[in-house]
Amino acid sequence: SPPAPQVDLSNCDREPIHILGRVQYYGCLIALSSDWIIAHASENCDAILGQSAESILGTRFIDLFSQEAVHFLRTRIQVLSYQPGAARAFAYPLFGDERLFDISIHNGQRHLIFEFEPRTGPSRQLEEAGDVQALIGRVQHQGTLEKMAQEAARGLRLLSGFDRVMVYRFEEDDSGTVIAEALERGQKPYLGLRFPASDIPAQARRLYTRSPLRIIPDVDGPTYRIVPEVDPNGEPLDLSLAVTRAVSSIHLEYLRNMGVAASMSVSILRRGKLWGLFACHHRTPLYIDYEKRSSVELFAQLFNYELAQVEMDSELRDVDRARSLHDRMMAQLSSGHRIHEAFEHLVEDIREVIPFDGAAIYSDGAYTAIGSTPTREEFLGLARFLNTAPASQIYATDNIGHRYPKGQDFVERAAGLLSLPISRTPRDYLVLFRRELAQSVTWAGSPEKPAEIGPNGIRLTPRKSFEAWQEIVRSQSAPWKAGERRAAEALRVTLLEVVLKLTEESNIVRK
Ligand code: BLA
Repeated sequence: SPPAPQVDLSNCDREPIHILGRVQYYGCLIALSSDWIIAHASENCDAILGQSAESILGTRFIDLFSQEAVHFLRTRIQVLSYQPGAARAFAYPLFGDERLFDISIHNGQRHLIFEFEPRTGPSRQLEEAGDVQALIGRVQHQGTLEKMAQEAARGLRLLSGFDRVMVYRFEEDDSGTVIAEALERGQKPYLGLRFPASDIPAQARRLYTRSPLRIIPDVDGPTYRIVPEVDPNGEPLDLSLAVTRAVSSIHLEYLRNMGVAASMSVSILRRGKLWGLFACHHRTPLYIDYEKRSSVELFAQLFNYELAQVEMDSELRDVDRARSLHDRMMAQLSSGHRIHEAFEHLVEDIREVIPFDGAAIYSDGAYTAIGSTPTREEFLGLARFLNTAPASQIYATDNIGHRYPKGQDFVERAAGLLSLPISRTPRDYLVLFRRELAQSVTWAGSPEKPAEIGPNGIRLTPRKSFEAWQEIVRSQSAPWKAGERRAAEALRVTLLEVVLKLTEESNIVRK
């Protein structure tokens, strides 16, 4: 068998979480080869199906259940040919008696994978559908993303029963922010907090793009090996889409350190990319059955549509805002105001389209600055550096010290900049500045109960991973997003137009 993957906190993104070879306690797994022979089984098959993994390996799947049950499963599987993801069955009496099972069936890389979860009570399919419909109805027509996300967090909390539900949105650098939250009175809110990218490492984000939901009903719950660990060719079983997949023990430790006993997260996708997660916590163990989890998935899917809608609306509004900014600037500047005089109004208008912490204008040798910026002397050096950037283009960096070493002198005030050349030679500039990200994001500190810290110590707490992240992003500002750069480019053209016009006018006056 291959060597056990060596995982530590410095290579989180290399833990092969899709082939860890174990299931959680709430379900068992059976993987079939193409001729329906049992090739892998989890060691809790005896507890859940009454047949040990050992006794069924290498035998025919159809001998496990009654003819009727096998026929039922075969019928369910037909949907796999036209639908991605899993075929599902809820509250099915596999053995023809009172024992009921929720069943997931999906195509793994080389196997057909069955997962069985014992459950109680009949299927609630219709009630569930009604609940989802009602709750998503409240999400619709909220107008803004924030309100919509807030309503969705509330809805998902009602639907799932988890005591804290957050909408977690990924930023461009893969860190994330809690943008909405529904929680029980008395719980400490995480709303507005930023978490480093390493808390949800790259391979997990990739996996979550393909697989919409995972649940950890009990961070201390037992897990069971899938045997054999590898097939006769030495390949482990790919569990990417398995609903009972056991998760990274590093992540379990993180949750324990956070005071969380049960966790569930559901992918939020936009244009096929992972936009964020619904992150759900419970302070005591909490299992919700596969039928309920399917409703949760449906809710998230419907949310994805609503999200696409408001994001499109907001992009259209950005275009409108940029256009009206252009009009206002033309009006202000054409009415004979010198650019330095109009500067204050001008930057307030710009702020609505491109957020910044400081702004400066350098024109005709004069320097006017507001907010968090370099000093005039510092800027004169910086201007010479900016002169070396390609002409007639905006220039943007989120780490000026990296490109221009003397920028370290003012990194505390201005770590990132976006400059707009607004004349030909010698070059005049309008420059927007952003402060260091690590200073400008909010973090509420350590979790409430760091009481029992696991073997990896307090390093595996949000607080500590935040500190590590602060090291990584030192002297870095928030990135200048693609839309912001486009707006800046349009702005540059407007400014240039105005400035040239003013120059012409003053030339005429002089003649
Ligand atoms: C997975 N990390 C996750 C998941 C979340 C978070 C939501 C998905 C699994 C789940 O649903 O529980 C992180 N949870 C958060 C964050 C919030 C939250 C940020 O509620 C904020 C409110 N994690 C670390 C470090 C490593 C790490 C340092 O902090 C690596 C060394 C690893 N996290 C890690 C791994 C997974 C993970 C490997 C994947 C777990 C899996 O699916 O197997």
